[in-house]
Amino acid sequence: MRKTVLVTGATSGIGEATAIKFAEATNRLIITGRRKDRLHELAEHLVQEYGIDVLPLCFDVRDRKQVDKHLGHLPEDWCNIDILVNNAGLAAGLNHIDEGDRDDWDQMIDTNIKGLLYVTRAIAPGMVKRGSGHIINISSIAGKEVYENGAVYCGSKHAVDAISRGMRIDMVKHNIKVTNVAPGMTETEFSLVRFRGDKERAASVYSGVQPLTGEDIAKVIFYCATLPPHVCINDVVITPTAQAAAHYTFRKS
Ligand code: NDP
Ligand code: 8X3
Repeated sequence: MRKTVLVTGATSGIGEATAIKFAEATNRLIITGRRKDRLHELAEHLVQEYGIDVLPLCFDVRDRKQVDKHLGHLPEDWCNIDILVNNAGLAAGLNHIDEGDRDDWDQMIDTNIKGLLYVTRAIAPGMVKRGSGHIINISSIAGKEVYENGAVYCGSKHAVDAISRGMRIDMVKHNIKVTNVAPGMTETEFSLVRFRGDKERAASVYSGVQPLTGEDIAKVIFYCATLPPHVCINDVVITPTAQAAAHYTFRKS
């Protein structure tokens, strides 16, 4: 059956691949992100390629007012959201804690934790009212483990992991599923963003290893979202075969 699916951070990487995956199955999509051009290009592509209805909403998840403006007043035919994929997020920088950039910390915490909460707060009441829904939070292997130079990013993703568990308890009596998806190394724009556009440094993250792709994660998200109503995947960790832990990757030289 066709569902209405909201994917945050759909302008690249995992979010974009997830939007495409749900569009292939002719679901209706709300896609979000800050980069307006990309968002509208994707919306156009999805409409033309799959003949589905798409609502692109351009806003910053860190801005509570913008979140409420866009998601608190959805057009009537868009307000029954069946599946929320809380994907928008990022890592900024890679530093020891004593050298960390406080603007980076704010950006990660405000996006990965507070943005996810603001979006959820706008959408969950409708699911509660209807007594059904599925919230899929994109955490990370960094929400399961910590690594040198990653204290704040890992902290933000541990928070997502904990929030997913708490949400599941709060939502269980309302028949709402909550799934925490924790990807390992996935080649998207993630490293380019983390290293502020340094292409060489970003590429070095994936040297000698076949990383996951956004499409790999999208398939897992889609699988979790299409199980029978009585089945809920609580938590899933996905890594490339060559990655055994956050910082234990077998690289071919
Ligand atoms: P990308 O950089 O390719 O995509 C990130 C997406 O998040 C973009 O669409 C971006 O859109 C959006 N975004 C970032 N900040 C904001 C904001 N303030 N407001 C709205 N949207 C925002 O990276 P990935 O696809 O890899 O990342 C997606 C999620 O997956 C993130 O939560 C990330 O932490 C997580 N993840 C990634 C892994 C990886 O190795 N790549 C592994 C584990 C988890 P725009 O810039 O247009 O706003
Ligand atoms: C992204 C994966 O290992 O770079 O969440 O933190 S990692």
